[in-house]
Amino acid sequence: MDGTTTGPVDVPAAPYPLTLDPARTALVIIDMQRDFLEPGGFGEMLGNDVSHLARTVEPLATVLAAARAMGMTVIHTREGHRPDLTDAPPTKLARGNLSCGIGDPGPKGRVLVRGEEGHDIIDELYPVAGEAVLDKPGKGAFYATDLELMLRNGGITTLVVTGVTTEVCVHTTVREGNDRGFECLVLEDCVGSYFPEFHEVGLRMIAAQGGIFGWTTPSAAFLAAIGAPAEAVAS
Ligand code: C5J
Repeated sequence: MDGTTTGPVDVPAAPYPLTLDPARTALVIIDMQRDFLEPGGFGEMLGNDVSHLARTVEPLATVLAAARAMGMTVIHTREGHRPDLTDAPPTKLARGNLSCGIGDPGPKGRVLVRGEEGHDIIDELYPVAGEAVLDKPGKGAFYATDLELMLRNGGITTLVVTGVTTEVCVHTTVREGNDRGFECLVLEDCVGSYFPEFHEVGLRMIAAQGGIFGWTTPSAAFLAAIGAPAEAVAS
């Protein structure tokens, strides 16, 4: 952190305000990859309407700009596999009986394969130097990655979770983080699903029962609470 904040703040959230210290908080951006967000990517090839995810890009870009301006820890994840697919369970490769599935050549290169165009992060949210980019073979960001090690070594206690999709990789990551003792705050307008009803229920599931998996809040409430610089919010 660059010293623009002064210790713990209270963020209005469901089911009740969350106290977090921005210096011990990481912005985690899940799988904002071309394969999930862009026309011609894997998500669309699965028959999904990618426009449902597009609305997350602008608010997430604002949160990312604020986090950068404040020197907050930023971690990007990408779901995908080695070119030889040795890290992809055969069950995952077979799922769906797809004519063009993981590892197959598609309009954006081999589907969900590291190094291919579709696997990489969209231009609007592209990582900059100093931001970790975590390649994950599963849905959760903790599974078969060094995320927990990085967070513990960095003194991080709270995750601000964003990205796609709400009920799949976002939810899995929140559940994994919650079980490991991290406080998870999901920014409602910065996560999205191909299925609006899954998005709505997914958010409610996180905050239900006294915050059984964590907290949810709109990004504006988070940015106001941490005192995000006006120029970052306006940019
Ligand atoms: C999916 C993800 N939906 N990032 N991945 O396969 O949610």
